[in-house]
Amino acid sequence: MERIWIKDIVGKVGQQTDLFGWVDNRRDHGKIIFIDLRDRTGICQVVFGPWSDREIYERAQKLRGEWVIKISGLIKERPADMINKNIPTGTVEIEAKTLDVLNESQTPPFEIASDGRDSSEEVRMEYRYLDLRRPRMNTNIALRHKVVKFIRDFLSDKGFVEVETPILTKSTPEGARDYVVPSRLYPGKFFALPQSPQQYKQLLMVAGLERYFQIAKCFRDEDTRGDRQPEFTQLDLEMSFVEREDVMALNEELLISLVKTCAPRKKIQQIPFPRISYKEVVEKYGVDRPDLREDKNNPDLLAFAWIIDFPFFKKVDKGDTSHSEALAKEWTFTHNPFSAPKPEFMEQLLNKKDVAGILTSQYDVILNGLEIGGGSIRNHKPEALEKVFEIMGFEKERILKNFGHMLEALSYGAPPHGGIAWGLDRLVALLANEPNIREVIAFPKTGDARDLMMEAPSELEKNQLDELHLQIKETKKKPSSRS
Ligand code: AMO
Repeated sequence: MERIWIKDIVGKVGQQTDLFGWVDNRRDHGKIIFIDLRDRTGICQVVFGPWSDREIYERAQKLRGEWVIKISGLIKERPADMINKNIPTGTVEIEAKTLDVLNESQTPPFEIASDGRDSSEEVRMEYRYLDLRRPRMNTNIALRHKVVKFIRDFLSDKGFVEVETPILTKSTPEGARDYVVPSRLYPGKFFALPQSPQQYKQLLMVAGLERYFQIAKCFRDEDTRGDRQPEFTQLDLEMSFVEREDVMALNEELLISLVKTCAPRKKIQQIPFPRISYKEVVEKYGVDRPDLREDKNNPDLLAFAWIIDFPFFKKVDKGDTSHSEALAKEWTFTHNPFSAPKPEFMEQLLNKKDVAGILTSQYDVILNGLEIGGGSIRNHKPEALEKVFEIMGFEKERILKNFGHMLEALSYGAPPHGGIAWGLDRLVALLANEPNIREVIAFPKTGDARDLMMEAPSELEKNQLDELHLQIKETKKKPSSRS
C-alpha cells in the first residue's frame, strides 16, 4: 500500500491506508486507546479497540511519545459529537488494524507539542533536531523553501543565471571581521570565508554573465543579535548595463510578487515602496531603518521602503577594531568600497573634493524596522575605485595587495553594473512573524555564536594543529556555560 500524508486523509474516507509518523500523544481509555499520530503535514487520531488484534492492542499500550510507528487502518468519519475543530483532520480518525514500532525514543528534554517559545534557548539548540520537529519550526523551514524556490523561478525567468562562488577565499578589509581558515599546504597563510560574494559577483559581470544571482552563505565574525548571525544567507544578485532605477524596480517587483505568492495573508502598506533620503529619514526618525507601519498591532502589515542618497564616506571610528576600520586613516565607506557615487558626484570623487558631501548610489530596502537588503551601482572604472581607497588613506602598496585583482579585472572592459543583496533570514522571519532569525534557520548559532548540538567551535588534536603549522597561545579559558 502506498504511503499517504496525514494532511490528505480527510478526502479518503472509507479507504484502507498506511500511515507513518511519530506518536504525539497517547490516551488510554481502557477498552480503547487513542494515539495522536504526527507527520510533517499534520496530526490525526488513531484508535485501537476491540477490532484490533490482542497483540496489536497490547503493543499500542506500550507506545510512548516520539516513538516512530507505522500503522495501517481504515479512514472513518467521526461521529458528529466527536469532531475536533482544532485540527484540519478533526472530522476523521483511523481505525488501526496493524501497528509496527519502527523505533523507540527516549523521553525528549522538552515537549514537542508546544510551540517552544517557553523552552530555554540552550536546550532547544542542543536538541535542535527535536526542536525542529515542532509544527511551528517545520512550517518556518517549509516557508523558507517556498521563498527560495519563488526567487529562483522568478529570476531564472528574467534571464538570471545562478552561480556558486567560493567559500574559501581571501581576507580583505570589507567591513566586518573575517572568519579565517589556515592553509595546510602554505604554512602561515590563510583563506577567509566570504563576508559576501561581492567581489566574485562583480568579476562575473566582467566575465560577461550580465545577470547573476545566488542564494549565498555569508560569514561575518561579529556579535550575534536577534537579526544577526555569524553565518547567514543572502539573496545576492548583480546586473550589467543598469542604473540604480533598474535594480530597484526589479527588486520591488520581486518582493511584491513573492509576498503575494508565499505569504498571501500579508498586506503591503504602500506600493510603489516609498523612497526616503538618508538625511530625511535620520532627521525624522533618528534611525535609518524606521518601522513605518501605520498600525503596529497588525502583524500582517508590511511597510517596505527604500532609503537612498547616503553619504559615501564617514569619519573613522577609532574604537572599532574591525579590519577595514583599523586600516582606514580618516575616512571609511558607509556601506561598500565598491559602490559608485551618484553620477553627479563622480567628479568630486575623482578630485577627492568635499569628501563628506559625496553621496553614494547605495539603496537600502527596509521592512518593519529591519534593513532587509542593500546594494549599489559599482565603480566599473579602476580609477574611480582606486580613488575610494586613496580617500580611505590606503597606501598604493596596500591597495594593490588587497584589491589589485579587482583593479586589474576592471581594466579589461568591465561593463557598468550594479546589484543588491537581501538578508534572506530577516525577510523570512518577518514573513513568518518570528522575532528572531534563529527561528527560520535550520541550524543557527546561539546568541554567543556557538553550535551547542555539535559542540562547535571545538579544540583541535595536536597532530591537526601541527599539520596546519599552528600553535595555540596560552589564554584564560572562557568558562563553558554547559559546565
Ligand atoms: P550588506 O552587508 O548590507 O551588503 O548585506 C546585505 C543584507 O544582508 C543582511 N545581513 C545579515 N543578516 C543576518 N546576519 C548578519 N550578520 C547580516 N549582515 C547582513 C542584511 C543586509 O541588508 N555585498 C553587499 C550587497 C551589495 O552591495 O550588493 C552586502 O553584503 O539584511
